Amino acid sequence: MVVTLYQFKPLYGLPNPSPFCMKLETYLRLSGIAHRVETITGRIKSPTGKAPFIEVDGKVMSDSGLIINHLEATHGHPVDGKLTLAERAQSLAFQRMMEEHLYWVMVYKRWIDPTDKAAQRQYLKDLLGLPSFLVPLIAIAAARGIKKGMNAHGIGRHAPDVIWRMGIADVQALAHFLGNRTWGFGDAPTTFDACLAATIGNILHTPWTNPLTVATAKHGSLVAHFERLMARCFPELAK
Ligand SMILES: N[C@@H](CCC(=O)N[C@@H](CS)C(=O)NCC(=O)O)C(=O)O
Repeated sequence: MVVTLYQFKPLYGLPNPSPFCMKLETYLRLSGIAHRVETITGRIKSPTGKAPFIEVDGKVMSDSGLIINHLEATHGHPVDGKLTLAERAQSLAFQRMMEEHLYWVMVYKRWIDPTDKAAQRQYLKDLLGLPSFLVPLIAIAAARGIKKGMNAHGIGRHAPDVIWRMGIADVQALAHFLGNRTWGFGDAPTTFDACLAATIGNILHTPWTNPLTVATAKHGSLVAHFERLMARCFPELAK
């Protein structure tokens, strides 16, 4: 059964401006599972209201991690099957760090603290294809929603320089873990690599810079890992 992946459109040379969508599309390409992609326009019609989501066997499923678990289980573990239990534990822990902690620093940068508001508005326009007059209103609404989420999480209650330091520490931990290895585990990319490249790509490939982008760009091994994964999975976009 062909999987239909619903996600945002590619932007700024990245397969997706959402790290969750990019991770899942990368997983699908690594797995060889037959799939097609539909671009989301307008409201996200998934059970959680979030992207990405898939339709498979007549069922609609949300959450990139749950979707990958389901596809691994139903397709004979094509991507993470060779990992030991300890490696699975490490992979999950790092993915949680990227998606539940570093992600918030990334969105802080994107929606709340862009150094260049004009670039942010252009980004929003490109991302959602909005008419110009709506962009400032949507930018304010998006920032308000992200602020609320970051406050509930707790990270948003810190001063900006502390938020940057927290994100930079996560990136450094990822660089230390990867070391000079080609992939996170063994000789083939796994879901960890999909998540890592989606995270690093999404930190670096936006139209503005800030302490997180500057610190991340200095980690040559992470930049090279992103480029390696792009060449392998998205040759049509790789430099
Ligand atoms: N845990 C979810 C997170 C998905 C998520 O937060 N997606 C964002 C885009 S990066 C989204 O759809 N945001 C829209 C919203 O919150 O209304 C996953 O792994 O799929």
